[in-house]
Amino acid sequence: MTDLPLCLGTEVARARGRGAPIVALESTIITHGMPWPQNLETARQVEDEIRAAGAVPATVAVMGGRLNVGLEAAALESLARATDVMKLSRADLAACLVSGRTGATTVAATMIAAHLAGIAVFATGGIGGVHRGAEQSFDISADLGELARTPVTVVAAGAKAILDLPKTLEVLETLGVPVIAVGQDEFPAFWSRRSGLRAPLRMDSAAQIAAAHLMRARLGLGGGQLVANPVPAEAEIPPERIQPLVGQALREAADQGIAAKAVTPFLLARLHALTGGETLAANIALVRNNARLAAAIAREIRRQG
Ligand code: PSU
Ligand code: MN
Repeated sequence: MTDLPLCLGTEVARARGRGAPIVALESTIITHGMPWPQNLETARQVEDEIRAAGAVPATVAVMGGRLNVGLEAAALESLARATDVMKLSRADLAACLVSGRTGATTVAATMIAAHLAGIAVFATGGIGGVHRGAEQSFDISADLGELARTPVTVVAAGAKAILDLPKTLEVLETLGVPVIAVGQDEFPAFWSRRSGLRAPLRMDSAAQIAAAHLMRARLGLGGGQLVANPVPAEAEIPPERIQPLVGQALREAADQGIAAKAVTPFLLARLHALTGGETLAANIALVRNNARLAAAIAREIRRQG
């Protein structure tokens, strides 16, 4: 890859060579979103879902001064076991690469890597967004700005329910990011299928989502699409049950002075503990479900493009 510090995994390089559909995957969910060993098990299962659905997975992480797109099995395991890993967004990607440290990519940084590698579709759990109390803290995830500028279709189960969802939707609208609920009118809320908020757009097939992705490129619009795919019904946690616990986790975060990048990992870990692992199980189910849909979209982009 000329002078880019980009390193494609073997499977990804081969897929690129034959024009096969590829789905990018983030790694912050592995290092900061889930505990060991479920993080590694899930990362492997998500990759296998993508293969079973006829596409090639490309997990993204910074290791050894390279932006890796597609990790070999040993690299995936060492990342999942690692403890001193940077959480990378647009702001820290270059600094991590030149420092030689290991870094896990958030939604924002994974979109950048995917686009550099010519990958159109990316699957994750939930995007970052506007945090509750953002009118005081100004805590708004860089994921939103990235969706506005980098042309990658991101499949998520909505925005994490620890966030202020109405404000997150408002900012996405301001930034011109299409927010597409899949198979329902309501915007899903990560662990729950319902949020009480209507999604701006609805689509019912991978083919339609792929067509919209290609149309945006033809129009030269730039920026990505947020595909909000509800958690499977059998794995969902109803909002009535999760919301009081979110409130408790938020109070604990405030009491302990948790700020900036530490907020999201803290809240996810606390909710995993407060629900006795129920949010972790839902998180695993939804990310696997998103991987399957992302693979179908990637195949449709290839077929229609
Ligand atoms: N989805 C998950 N677990 C996670 C994340 C998403 O199921 O840990 C990560 C993503 O990498 C996302 C990041 O980009 O949380 C958002 O962090 P922040 O709110 O600090 O921008
Ligand atoms: Mn933040």
